Amino acid sequence: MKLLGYLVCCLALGIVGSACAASSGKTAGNIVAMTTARRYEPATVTIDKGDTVTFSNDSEEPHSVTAYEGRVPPGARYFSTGDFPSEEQARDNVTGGLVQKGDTFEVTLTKPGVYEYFCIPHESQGMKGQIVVEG
Ligand SMILES: [Cu+2]
Repeated sequence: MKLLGYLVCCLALGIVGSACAASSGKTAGNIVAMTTARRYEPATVTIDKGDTVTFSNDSEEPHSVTAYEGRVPPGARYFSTGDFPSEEQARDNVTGGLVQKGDTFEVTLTKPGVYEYFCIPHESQGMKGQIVVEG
């Protein structure tokens, strides 16, 4: 039964053949919480290319998930809540990119590399994170 449990775990995470999530450094389910402490938790997630990260606003106030335009891999598609095509437009339309309490935002990344992002309202308070996409 122990072996079965291990297999089910790995199958569920789609990483058969490698170690389970707990030991590989991967985040189970690729979920990042936006917390009442105005942080992304965990601040760094590592995923495989083509995987989706789900941001969940677990706090009482709205937040954004806004990529730094110059800090995504070369050729990668820019992403932000509100689906703005650039960081400048996201900053110019803060309310249009807010994720409300209890809501989620998903981003699927296909280009390997490091993506750095921030929350527009709380950037100055250090609400920042990064996604590492492995090839
Ligand atoms: Cu925020």
